[in-house]
Amino acid sequence: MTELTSNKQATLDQIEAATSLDTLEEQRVAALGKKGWVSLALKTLGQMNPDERKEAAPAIQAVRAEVAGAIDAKKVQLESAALEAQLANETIDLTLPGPDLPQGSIHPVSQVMDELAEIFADLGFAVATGPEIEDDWHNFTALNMDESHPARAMHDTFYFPDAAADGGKMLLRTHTSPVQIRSMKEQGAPIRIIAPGRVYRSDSDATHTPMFHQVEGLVIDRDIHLGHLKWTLETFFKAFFEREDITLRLRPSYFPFTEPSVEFDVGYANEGDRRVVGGHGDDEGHDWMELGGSGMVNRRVLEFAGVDPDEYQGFAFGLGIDRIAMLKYGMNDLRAFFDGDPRWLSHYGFSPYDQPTLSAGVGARS
Ligand code: FA5
Repeated sequence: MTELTSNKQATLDQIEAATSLDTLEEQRVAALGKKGWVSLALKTLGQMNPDERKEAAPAIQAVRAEVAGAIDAKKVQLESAALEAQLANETIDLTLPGPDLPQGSIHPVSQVMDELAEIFADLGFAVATGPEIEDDWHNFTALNMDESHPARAMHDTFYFPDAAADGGKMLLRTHTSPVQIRSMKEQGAPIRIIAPGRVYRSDSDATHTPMFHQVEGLVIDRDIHLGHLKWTLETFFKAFFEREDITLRLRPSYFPFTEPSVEFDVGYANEGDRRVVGGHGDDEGHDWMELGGSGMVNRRVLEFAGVDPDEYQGFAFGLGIDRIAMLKYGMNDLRAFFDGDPRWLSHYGFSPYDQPTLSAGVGARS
């Protein structure tokens, strides 16, 4: 009996001193668990004679009830203390200033692509796409550049080490022109599409970057001629630069996939370190910037793409999106486009609310 009383007192003291639910559980197991001292005391009842048992049983049961009650009470106390601590920890000071809103911006190249799509949609062009990892056939052969064609060397191509399933070489497309082939093969003629996207060449200076953007244009129908090409380019540039006094210079050129071929430049003035479109490129303080290549689609290309060249003809053009963005928004080095400098992006980037529309002006900045 004395042992029972001293055990009880020690356990109650420990329960009282417990500071966590874990230590409280240890106390419970030590007293009331299967091998706990209270349970062992209860087992001794079986070896007692009836008189002893009559006296001992209520005493042990009373100790058991007291210990269990103390544990329950302490448990409630520890749980509510834990809840209080958590609530105290999680208070929010509503008087503190809010954090700065993270502000992203639309990259000028993305904005210009939206502007292009808006203008060309108005002229009846659909938007087509093609893969950036292209095969040699679509990028070169079907565009009338067979394996030995010298024009291939001008493209500074990034090739992949592994060949395609058919044994042909795989590469990062060097221009958007393979989308001409893919679109004609899929849709046939007549067709009127633009295909904006990324292209890759091993090239780098202020007006050349290893990854840049082009938009391809393709119009094939029964009676398309060079006059349609000139009108389309002029109409596009006037709408894009939002001014009438654009001077476009067309120069005879050579592309294996067009015949005749024409390169086009736009006149600009140097104003400080900005290039501003307008004026005649040969005037004092003015210059020309090459924006793209174009021409009437070569018969061979129509044949490769499964279009009958005796029935259909048309024009194609490919222009540098980054270059027209530079001219419109006054950046003077193309390489900064892809540095990811947040200062450049916040200066030249657009708000998502600046959706280009023809009615509000394609280049509207809010
Ligand atoms: C082509 O890529 C032809 N596929 C264009 C074409 C399409 C001609 C359809 C005829 C018919 P070119 O290599 O000249 O052509 O590139 C076209 C334009 O892309 C250039 O005028 C220039 O504006 C831009 N460009 C070329 N290389 C770079 C570069 N490294 N960085 C930025 N822009 C570039």
